[in-house]
Amino acid sequence: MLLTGLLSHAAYQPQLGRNAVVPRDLALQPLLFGWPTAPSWLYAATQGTHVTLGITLVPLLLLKLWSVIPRLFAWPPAASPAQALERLATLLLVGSAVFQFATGILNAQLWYPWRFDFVVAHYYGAWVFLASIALHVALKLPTIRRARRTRGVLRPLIDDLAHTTPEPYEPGGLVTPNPAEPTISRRGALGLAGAASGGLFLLTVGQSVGGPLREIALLAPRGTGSVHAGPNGFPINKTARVARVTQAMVGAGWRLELQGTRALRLSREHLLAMEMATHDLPIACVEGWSTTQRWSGVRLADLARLAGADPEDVLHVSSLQPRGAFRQTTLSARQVRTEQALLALRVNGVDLSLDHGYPARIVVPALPGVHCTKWVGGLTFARA
Ligand code: HEM
Ligand SMILES: Nc1nc2c(c(=O)[nH]1)N[C@H]1C(S)=C(S)[C@@H](COP(=O)(O)O)O[C@H]1N2
Ligand SMILES: [Mo]
Repeated sequence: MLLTGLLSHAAYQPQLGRNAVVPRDLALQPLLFGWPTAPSWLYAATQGTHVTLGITLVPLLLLKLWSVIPRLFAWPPAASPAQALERLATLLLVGSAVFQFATGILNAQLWYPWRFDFVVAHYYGAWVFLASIALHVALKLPTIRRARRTRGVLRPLIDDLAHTTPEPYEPGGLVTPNPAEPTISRRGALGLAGAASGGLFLLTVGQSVGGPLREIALLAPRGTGSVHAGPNGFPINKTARVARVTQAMVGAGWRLELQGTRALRLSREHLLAMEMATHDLPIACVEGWSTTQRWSGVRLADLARLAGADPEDVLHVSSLQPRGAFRQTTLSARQVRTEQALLALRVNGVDLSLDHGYPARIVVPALPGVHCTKWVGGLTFARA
């Protein structure tokens, strides 16, 4: 989870323009690099893994918490200063794990019942989780070693109910001095959590991998398809109505404001008369769903040349959308030069629908969906 999360952080390219969501002066950002443009499904894979794995791990998290419930509520809270510290570390561990899962899942369900910025909180939560799980494992190493030596690793996990015995009692440990008869074997408990995980996996993964599984991606709010049929019939993140983009804003008067060493205003007809390129590329949303479509448009590299831009220039993209996040995003020089990087005008052989970004939108291989700006108004090439 940490690795795929940090990859998502890097994929935003917070080092460019106004892309940063986590304030740069505060952030602990060990994993920043120029996000690649190949393979085109890279972000679909890393973020699909993050969200699918997160949902799949929920039963495991619950099983783990259930298995230590007596200790979570032990009273008095601490018998010694050392134990007080250990319990504080456990509180951070349980708290950050529950926080990461709760915020991540609600975000992927497009529900924001809080006032803080999800990305910032989830980002710092990840570091709290890493620090507290590292400390927890270090503190528990002696117990882990002892259990391994005396009971083995796999054997207690595969014993049937008749052979299920409690671990030996130790003061401050998990086992009560006077345990009742077991009602479920460890194997049974793991099997139950595993089956629940498998079920969640099957009801989620289709939103990322597509194919027949997409039909049963019932836990994914944008997973299964689109309300529309036809060539524009694939999931919509935010409709034009919600984004307050009107037909009048994108009608015959629309011009692309292109800026480099030259400034140009190009009509959609002008763009359509340029050399068209067509590529199958995914839109891969940070919330986990993705969809691959056949996009046609003008290469960003051709627009850079037309504007007289330097090959090292980055590209600031602005949207006509009057309000909301990501009205301006910045693409790297590498992304601009990528053969498949498009200002898309058409999809699957027809004009983009208004909801999918008519008159023009950004589609770049491996770019997080959130940066595939719809309703583009301006493209400005500039020094990084
Ligand atoms: C211990 C568990 C977890 C860790 C360590 C973790 C870590 C991270 C990190 C570091 C990021 C990058 C934030 C950024 O862009 O700055 C991230 C993003 C994200 N995570 Fe998690 N995460 C965890 C659990 C989850 C779960 C369970 C879900 C939901 C199923 C989830 C959903 C998301 C989403 C949707 C994003 C994208 C946020 C955005 O850019 O809009 N995460 N995660
Ligand atoms: N102007 C604008 N562009 C946008 C968005 C938006 O809200 N406004 N949403 C982004 C997000 S988060 C995603 S996942 C993709 C989704 O593209 P689609 O709605 O065509 O599927 O568009 C991106 N482009
Ligand atoms: Mo998205």
